[in-house]
Amino acid sequence: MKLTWDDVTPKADFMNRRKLMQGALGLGAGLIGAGVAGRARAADLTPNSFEEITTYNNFYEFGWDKSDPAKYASALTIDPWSIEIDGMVDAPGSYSVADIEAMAPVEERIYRFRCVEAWSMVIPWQGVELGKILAKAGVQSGAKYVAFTSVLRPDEMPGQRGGSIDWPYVEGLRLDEAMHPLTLLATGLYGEAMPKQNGAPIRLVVPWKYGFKSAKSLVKITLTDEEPRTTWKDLAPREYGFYANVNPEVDHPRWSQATERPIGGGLLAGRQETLMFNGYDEVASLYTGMDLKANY
Ligand SMILES: Nc1nc2c(c(=O)[nH]1)N[C@H]1C(S)=C(S)[C@@H](COP(=O)(O)O)O[C@H]1N2
Ligand SMILES: [Mo]
Repeated sequence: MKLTWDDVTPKADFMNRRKLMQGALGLGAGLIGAGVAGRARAADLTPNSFEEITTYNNFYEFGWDKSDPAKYASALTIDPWSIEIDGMVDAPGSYSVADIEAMAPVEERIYRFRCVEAWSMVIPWQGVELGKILAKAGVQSGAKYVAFTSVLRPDEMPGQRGGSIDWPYVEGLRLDEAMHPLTLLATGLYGEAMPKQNGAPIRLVVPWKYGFKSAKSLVKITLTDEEPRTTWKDLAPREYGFYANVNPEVDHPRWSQATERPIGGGLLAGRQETLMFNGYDEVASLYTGMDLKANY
């Protein structure tokens, strides 16, 4: 099945969307079809509205309220921007967002997004497969993990001027997770360049893991042979693990993960069941033989 924007676009947003698409010069027809990975599940996926996706955010660099990123992220300057790929790669270097987008096809991916706080959305991202970028950089044989570093800009990010997080925000994946075709370096959503509150200009999206793994506003990607330090595990290791796979059978110590609240569902919509790996069963083989209760 070939999806068009009409299939995936909430009708009330359509006119608004058309305006957005007209502004998205250069993205072209390649975006119109869902990517291979998104397509299998796309039929039962209705994206949240642009408004919902850009006004209900977690981006603690800008504050702790869901509405803070939309209020304060405009202060972030994103041009110029460079992202460093370093560590155990043959061709370490500094890349612009345009460089990254020229290294692999920019694809539309409509993904479920499940926060560890038990709310969820459906987001039509565009981006490139991280694995294709890493392959071009030349991953060396000893590399086992990929570390991600978000931008450190206390002048522009009020949340970085205090609080309990040891900035910058850092995240990590095992190399096979990073190479999986579902894992995206996202550069936009709904056909627009990435809104600042969603992690402009480039962020990670790992749709089978809790949202906190998907680090925003990346400045560095490092190939390493050691499990990287990760911000939430540092803060509360009993509550947030390195793996953070969406798993309805492993509860957070303070709440159930069996169900989730779809954002925008309205009061009557109620909760929906959370799916193992957020519904992305194709990643199950990455974890064969692993105890996912111990490796939460
Ligand atoms: N740098 C950085 N990345 C981050 C966060 C953050 O606070 N800082 N929050 C994470 C969490 S908890 C979630 S749920 C998602 C939210 O992404 P969204 O606002 O685009 O939906 O971003 C993740 N990436
Ligand atoms: Mo989250």
